[in-house]
Amino acid sequence: MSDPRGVIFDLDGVLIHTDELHFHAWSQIAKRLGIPFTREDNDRLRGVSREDSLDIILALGGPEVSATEKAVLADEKNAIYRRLLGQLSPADVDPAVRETLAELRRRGLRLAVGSSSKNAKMILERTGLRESFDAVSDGENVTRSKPDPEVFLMAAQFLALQPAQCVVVEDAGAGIAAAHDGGFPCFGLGDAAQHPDVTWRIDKVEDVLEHLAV
Ligand code: B16
Ligand code: MG
Repeated sequence: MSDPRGVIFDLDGVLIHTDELHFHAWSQIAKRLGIPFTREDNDRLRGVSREDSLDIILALGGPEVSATEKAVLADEKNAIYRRLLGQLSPADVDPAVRETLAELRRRGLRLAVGSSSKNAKMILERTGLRESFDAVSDGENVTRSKPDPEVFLMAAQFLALQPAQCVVVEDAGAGIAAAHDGGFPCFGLGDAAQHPDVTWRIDKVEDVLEHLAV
């Protein structure tokens, strides 16, 4: 790719491993409902909104649940998750991630977060990552979650750039689909590396530096 001007980072599973905390929180809800829930099942929730995540879990064999009960369960999961987030600190961010963000900024790139999470700003504040970004687009400013491209389109807009001037870094198939649909080239990490619409497969966040040369 020639001359990107901005990089949009997914949060959970890319900048920080809150995916483990989502797993613990959802495990408690699934256990209460008598639904077997594995780490492989949890991988299907990457990048997916809280409400859609609950539907995926209930489809694993749960009881019939009304819309009101679903709202209560989603709130309970979020309360457990937020209690776990209370333990986060700057030490939970891989120094290589922090250094990658600093180096991209030294290279003159504008940086944004593009996350489905409604807790993204709290996570960024607690980990001291907020100041590494020019803009944050998250679950609070979208009406449609990944795989819809809205969260990345808003991030590009916040950076005053076009999608083709940005690259997205994602760990989730839903996020790769969102980036591709929105016209963004994208890096795929972890499970997302296998997605057919990935532009570049990478093993770790710092690998973006090789592809986004000065
Ligand atoms: P919340 P990302 C996503 O974050 C998570 O991967 C996904 O597991 C979660 O359900 C979603 O945020 C919503 O999170 O319940 O905190 O609003 O990967 O898009 O940064
Ligand atoms: Mg993610």
